[in-house]
Amino acid sequence: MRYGFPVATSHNGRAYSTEQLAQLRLIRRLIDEGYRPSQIVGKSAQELESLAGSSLCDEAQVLSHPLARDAIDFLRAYDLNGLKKHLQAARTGLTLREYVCNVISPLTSAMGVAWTRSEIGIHHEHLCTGILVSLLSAELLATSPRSDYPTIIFGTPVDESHLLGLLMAQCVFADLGANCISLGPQIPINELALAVHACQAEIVAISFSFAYPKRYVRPWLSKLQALLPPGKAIWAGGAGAAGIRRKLPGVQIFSDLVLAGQHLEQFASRRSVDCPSCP
Ligand code: B12
Repeated sequence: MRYGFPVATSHNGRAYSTEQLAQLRLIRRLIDEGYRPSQIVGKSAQELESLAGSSLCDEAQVLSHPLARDAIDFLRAYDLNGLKKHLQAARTGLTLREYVCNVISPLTSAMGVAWTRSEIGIHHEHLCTGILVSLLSAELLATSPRSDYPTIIFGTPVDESHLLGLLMAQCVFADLGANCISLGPQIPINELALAVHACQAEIVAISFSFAYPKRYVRPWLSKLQALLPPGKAIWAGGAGAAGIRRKLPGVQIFSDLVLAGQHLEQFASRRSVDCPSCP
C-alpha cells in the first residue's frame, strides 16, 4: 500500500480484483528482474505486460524455428516417442555443441514462449525436460576429457531449479575436451566451494535462468568468490546472469554458448603456455 496500490475492493480491506492480482504478479516479476517499485507501480496492466514481454525475446521469431515448432507440436500431442525420434534425427551430421546451440537451445526458448502463450502447460515442460535431460546425459557419457583441458565443476544456486542451461553448457565444454563434473541443480554454496577444492576444479560454471531474481545474482556470485581460493575462475551464464547491471570483477558472464566455447579454447591454450606440464 506504500505506493497507493493495490486499493482493496471490499470494506475489510482484504479483497482485490482479479485484474489487480494479475498486476501484482507482474509487478513482483519485474521487481525480481531489477526494476524499482517507483518505476512500475501506477502503470496499467498492458504497460506492465509489455515491459515484462520486452525483457524476454522476439516471440514470433523464437516460435518460427522449424525444429522447435515441430517439437512443440509433438509435445502438445503427447507424442513423446515422436518427440524423441525428432530430436534424435536432428542430431545427424552435427557435433554435440552444434546440436546444443542450433537445436536444443532454440527448443528451450520456444518452450518458454509457448508456455507464456498458454499453448503448453507446466507438465509439458516437465515432459520435455525429462527427454532433453536423458538425451544430453547420454551424449555426455560418450565424451572424453582431453589432458590439456581444465576440470570444470557445474551447479546452480539453491533457489534455481532450472537445469537445462547448465546441462547445455556442460555438453559444449565436454565436447571441446573439458573434464566436466556436475553437482546438478540447487547446490548449497558452501558445498559447492568444498567440491571445487576436493575435485581440484579450475573453473566453476553456474547457471541462472530467467526466473532467478536478478538482484540476487551479483551478491550470490560475490559470496562464492569469497569462499573460493584465489585463482579459481567463475563462469556464469543464463538469462538471469546476463541481466545483471554491474559486472563483477573476476567473474565471466556468458549469454551465448558459442562464445563460451571459444573462451574455453582460449583458456586451454593459455593454460598450456603458462604451464606446459599441467595435467
Ligand atoms: C523448462 C522450464 C521449466 C521447467 C524446469 C525443469 C528443470 N528441471 O530444468 C519447470 C517446469 C520446472 C519450470 C518451472 C518454473 N519456471 Co520455467 N522455464 C523453463 C524453460 C522453458 C527452459 C528453462 C531453461 O532451462 N532455461 C535455461 C536456458 C535454456 O536458457 P538461458 O537461461 O537463456 O541460457 C542460455 C545461455 O545463457 C546459456 N547458459 C545457461 N546457463 C549457462 C551457464 C554457463 C556457465 C554458460 C557458459 C552458459 C549458460 O545456455 C542457454 C543457451 O540457450 C524457460 C524458458 C527460457 N527461455 O529459459 C522457462 C522460464 C525460465 N520459466 C519461467 C517461470 C516463470 C517458471 C516458474 C516460476 C513458473 C512455473 N512455470 O511454474 C517455475 C520456477 C521454478 C523455480 N523455482 O525456479 C519463466 C521465467 C520468467 C520470469 N520473468 O521469471 C520462463 C522464462 C518462461 C517464460 N517465458 O515465462 N520451468
